[in-house]
Order: sequence, then structure tokens, then C-alpha cells
Amino acid sequence: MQKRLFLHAIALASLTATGAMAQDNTFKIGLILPMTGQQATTGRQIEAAARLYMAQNGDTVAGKKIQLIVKDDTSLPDATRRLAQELVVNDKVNVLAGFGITPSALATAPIATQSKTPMVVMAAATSSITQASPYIVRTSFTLPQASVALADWAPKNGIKKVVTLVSDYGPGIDAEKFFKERLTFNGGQVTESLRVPLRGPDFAPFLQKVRDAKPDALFVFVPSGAGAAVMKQFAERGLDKAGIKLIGTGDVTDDDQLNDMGDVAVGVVTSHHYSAAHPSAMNKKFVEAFGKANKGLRPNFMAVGGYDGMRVIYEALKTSKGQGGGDALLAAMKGQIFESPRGKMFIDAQTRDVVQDIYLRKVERKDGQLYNVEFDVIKDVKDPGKTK
Ligand code: VNL
Repeated sequence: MQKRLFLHAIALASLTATGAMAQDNTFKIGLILPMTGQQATTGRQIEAAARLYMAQNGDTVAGKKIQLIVKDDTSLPDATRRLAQELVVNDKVNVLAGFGITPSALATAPIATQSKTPMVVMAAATSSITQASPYIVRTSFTLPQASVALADWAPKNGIKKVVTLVSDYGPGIDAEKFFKERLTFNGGQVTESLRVPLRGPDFAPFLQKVRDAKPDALFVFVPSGAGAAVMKQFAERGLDKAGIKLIGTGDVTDDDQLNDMGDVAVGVVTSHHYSAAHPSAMNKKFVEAFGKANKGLRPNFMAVGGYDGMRVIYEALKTSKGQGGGDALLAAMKGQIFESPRGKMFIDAQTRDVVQDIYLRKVERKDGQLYNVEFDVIKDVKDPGKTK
């Protein structure tokens, strides 16, 4: 009963939304992010990037005034869903965007579907998210996309026996599975798979176990913001001194925190879609402008997901000329191909997921600063999670 009432409210809302749009000339983007709590850095990075995009590209598109409405979900999925519902029903937003973690994106998917509102996922990275609603478009990455490249690199570089350590939820389970499958295919071996809770993890006992197991390397996935704690414990438990290498997806050497991680991070090899050190003219401009607007803050991969998400929204509005509602916008998001600060990227029209280059990077000190320096690239990587 409650569900039916809710769906009814949504249906009404989308009717009135069309009416309201014809009259007023605003185009509303509801940006739901974790602005406080454990994932707050992700919210801060994405909001800053969205505002930078607007400052650089103006706030009028196809004759409409862009309004950005930012809401803090504290990364709790029930709050994300409630805020999305309010944004659709009360604010009549044209697009939902943001979504710091996978549970938040999944909780909102039915609202996007019911109200026919495009939902641009700028952060969350579990492969299956884009299958949760035909209205979802993703500008971040997927964990299978990032993990497989590292499992190809490792055995060619003396790493055969690996223990995996991941956060125990969607993206961690994707990382664990796809890394293990590919490493095994390549003749390597995952000797143990450890999972730590997403909320308030204590890495110490897990790392002690790894030290005793003495693998060639420890593969880590933790969400953005948790990497520094892993790195600190890794050094304190003496894993580096014991000759165990740390490898992972680029979430662990997140540019938001990397510079404060110290010597233990130097030499760590990761695979990912974005580094603040990516040597393109466009990225240099992006990093400089982002820093200037945010007291020297370095953009991380979350920022680039937010920046490119705004690009996808702006261009879709231009193409559809503000006509045709959510379906026209969605159609104009599919198939977009453009240069991002990360490199070339593409929104696959079939999957609505991002196709992009994945880089192998090594942490190096450059002019006294720590950076993920790219040393190899795999071009145009589709999400391997979609071919299953
Ligand atoms: C997720 C994936 C979140 C990768 C992350 O940081 C991340 C997610 C907040 O899908 O929940 O780095």
C-alpha cells in the first residue's frame, strides 16, 4: 500500500515536473553526496568539481539556467533514497547525480526508473549498478575494469602469490573476484581472501595475518578515504620490511590523501583510470584550476567523475535543447565520446557505462610531492563485469 502511494506520488510528480519545466526556465540537478561522515572527502571532491565545471562553462545551457541542489546523505542509503524522492517530488529536478557509495546508488535506482529521471553515477563503482535502472549513466569507473589490468601486470613482475584484502561490500567483492580470476588465469595464485567491514574498519589484525602468510604481495581495495589508514598499518606492522609488496586499485593511493602518506607509499603500483599526474594539457589545466578554486586541494578520481558527469549533463541538455524530458536527456547521454582530464572516455550506448583507458601507475616523489606516475596504459577498457 505504502509502495503504491509512493509510486503514485512519483507519477504525479513527473507529470507536474513536465508542466513546471515548460513554464520556468531552470534546469535542476539534484546532487546527492556524502558531505559528512566517513565518505566526506568524496562529497567534497565531487561538489568542488561540479562547481568548477559550472564556473568554466557558464550556468546557462540551451536557454535554461542551471541550478545545482546539493544534499548530504552522510553515505547512508536510506537517506539517499529519501533525499532523491524529495528532490524528484518537491524540487522537480531534471537529473539526479552524485552517489558516493554503491548502496546509495542502488537504493535510488527504483526512483530514477519510476520517475524517468536520468541518474548520473559519479562515484560508486560496483559493476552491476548500471543494470539496476535503465536511467543510470556512469562517469566513474568499475572495479572489474580497474582490477584486471593489475592481475595481468603482477605475474610478469615477480608477483605470483597474493593475498587479497577488500572492503566487504559490492566494489570490494567485484575487485576480489575479478583480480583473482585473472591472476589465476595468468598462472598466479590468491592464497587467501580477506574482507574488512566498510564502516569503521580496523585493518591491524588482518595485516598481521598477511604478515604471517608472507605472500609476494597484498592486493587491496578500500574506498576512497580509507587508503591512508591501510598504508599506515602496513608500515607499522612491518609488512614492507618483510618484503611484501602492496598493490591495489588506485583507490588506495587516492590523490586526495596520497601526499600525506609518506615513504611507505613510494613504489606502490596500482591500476586506475585517473591520476592527478596524468600528463595531458587538459589535465594540467584541470588540476591547476581545481587547486586554485579550492585552497590548493588536489583533485582525485572522484573529482574527475563529478567533472565529467557535469559535462555529460550539459551536453545532453544542449543536444536535446531542453525538450523531451528525461527520456530525451538520457538518449543524449548515451554514446557521448569526449576528452576528460583522465584521457579519452566514452559512454557505451548499450550499457550506459564508461569505457576508458586504464593506467598502471607507480607512486613516485616529484618535486617533493607524491604522485601516481603512469607507466603503462590499456586502451578503451570496457567493464569486464558486463560480459559475464
Ligand atoms: C565505491 C567504489 C566507493 C570505489 C569508493 O569510495 C570507491 C563504491 C567512496 O562503489 O561504493 O573508491
